[in-house]
Amino acid sequence: MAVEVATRRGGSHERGGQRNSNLPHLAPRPTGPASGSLRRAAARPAETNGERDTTMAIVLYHHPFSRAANTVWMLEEVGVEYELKFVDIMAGDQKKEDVTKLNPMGKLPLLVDGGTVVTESAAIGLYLADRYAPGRLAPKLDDAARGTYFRWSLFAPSVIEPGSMAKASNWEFRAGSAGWGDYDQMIATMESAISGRDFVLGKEFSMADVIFGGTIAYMLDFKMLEPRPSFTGYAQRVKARPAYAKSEARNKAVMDERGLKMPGA
Ligand SMILES: N[C@@H](CCC(=O)N[C@@H](CS)C(=O)NCC(=O)O)C(=O)O
Repeated sequence: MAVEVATRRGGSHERGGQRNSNLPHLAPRPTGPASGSLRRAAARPAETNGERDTTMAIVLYHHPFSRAANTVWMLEEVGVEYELKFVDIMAGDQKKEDVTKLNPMGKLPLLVDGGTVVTESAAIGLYLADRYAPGRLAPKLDDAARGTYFRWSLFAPSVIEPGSMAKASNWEFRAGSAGWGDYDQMIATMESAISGRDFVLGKEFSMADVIFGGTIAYMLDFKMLEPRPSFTGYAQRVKARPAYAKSEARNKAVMDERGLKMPGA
């Protein structure tokens, strides 16, 4: 079977916010800081076709060596309850039907919230922030800061990822035609997003920093990005988030449970 069957009454799934009997080493974690908005978010029911279903938790199809690891950070930031469903990407299980019927791309991360399926890491972060942390991790709908928020959130998958891949793989392309453009201009533009401010919105951390900052932090860790002080300082700030530490622990717990070793480690 490609992925494990999750049930609400135990079984083999790994669940955020609760100790699972199959994961004895998982430290019990709170579902998030005790702020009012987090409590509301955690209690907020899923809605499907206008009907509320309070029994369905958010499910993240996950493998700790995939972008789904960063999605765990997103979930920890919003503070909702969630379950992790392990997909063995090393064995190719992401290409099996129980995944591809939800995401025909056969890729992770894949988030299911009630009757809604969300894929694409940035989309998942933006969705979670708007739905469960509006005004806290996402500027409110009438706030012009949403322009900046979306700009850098989408810069990560649409420019940084393909731009870095193009550079590393020596792709031949015309910078004027390729959406990610010229590499040096991309780097300078990334620096402009964070120079002179703590986070992309200024003093306030937002989901854009999990998306944009998470991409920068990951690329620095794996030596895919020149460690300029602006990048390393920013990566340190975003990694100082308590939710980041919680997500690290959660991902590590899955690695320990599955006996997974980081490739190259
Ligand atoms: N555009 C997707 C990319 C997803 C992606 O490439 N996921 C990788 C893991 S990080 C994957 O599932 N690879 C397995 C495969 O393609 O078979 C996103 O941003 O989430």
